[in-house]
Amino acid sequence: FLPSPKSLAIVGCPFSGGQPRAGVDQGPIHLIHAGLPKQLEELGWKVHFDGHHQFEDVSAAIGPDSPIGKLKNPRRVSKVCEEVAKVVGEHAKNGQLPVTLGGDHSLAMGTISGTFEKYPDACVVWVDAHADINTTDTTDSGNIHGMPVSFLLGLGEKVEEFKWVKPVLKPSRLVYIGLRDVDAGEKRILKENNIKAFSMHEVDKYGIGKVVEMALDHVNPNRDRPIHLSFDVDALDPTVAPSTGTPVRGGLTFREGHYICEAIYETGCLVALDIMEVNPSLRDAESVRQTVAVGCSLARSALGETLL
Ligand code: NNH
Ligand code: MN
Ligand code: MN
Ligand code: MN
Repeated sequence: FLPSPKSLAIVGCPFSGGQPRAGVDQGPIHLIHAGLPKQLEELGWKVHFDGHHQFEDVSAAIGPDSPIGKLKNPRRVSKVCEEVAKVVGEHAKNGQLPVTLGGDHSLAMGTISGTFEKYPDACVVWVDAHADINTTDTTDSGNIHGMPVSFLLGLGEKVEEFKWVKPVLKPSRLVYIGLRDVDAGEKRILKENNIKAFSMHEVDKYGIGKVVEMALDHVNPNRDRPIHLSFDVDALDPTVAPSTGTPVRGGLTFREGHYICEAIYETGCLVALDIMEVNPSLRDAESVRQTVAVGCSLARSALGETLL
């Protein structure tokens, strides 16, 4: 599925409305300033980047955005994700592999919707400390970045505001790697829907090589389905990616995170990539630099940077 000649489009999404911490909207700007477009060009990609998407107009048009049920910033999140879905879908249809830079992980509601417009048969590998599968009902926080997967699966009460989100994803086409902070309601949802998840316990038990193989065997047994990789940098251990909104200790090592990206690139099935939740305003300058650098190197690994 990899476009030939290799062509990708960077979709910069400065957006933080899916969670409460300011600064995650600056993630994409920092990744770009760190030189990501040039780094990807050096890997042989034709890189299309037409600036960060500006969501100010969307926000301004909406005005005050009071909660709907428990959902915080529902109109803003919905409109921005709808916009992102269109942009990602267009790039995919143009043969440009979309690389979306977040921003918070609610954006994946948009990116995955966009991917499925072009590839209805795709599967999703979700790398995260969290399952992001709370429904409008099970969420404790009301933060929509903890819910995008439930919307994509069509679980839970339907919210009028999000009616553009189609249940494109089947539970059998989703697999998680890196989980270690999953809410009780989410655990129930994972069980009830038979969703495959490799938590840090499985990473410790089997090693990352075996885990990625088992994960791909589950969602993509013949390695012939398009893969959307949605990578939340908080999947990495906080010593590796400290500057993110909800760090959880006991995460993936630097190599484990990169191994996942490399192995998915190797399948030749990658059709879309998200690098999410880099928040450059939470730590000291050196930790921010480290987190931004790791965001860039994950992207390079997923796009073919080989070790030798
Ligand atoms: N599960 C929690 C919630 O629903 C935390 C989600 N936080 C994340 N997800 N960073 O990746 O709010
Ligand atoms: Mn574009
Ligand atoms: Mn997430
Ligand atoms: Mn997370």
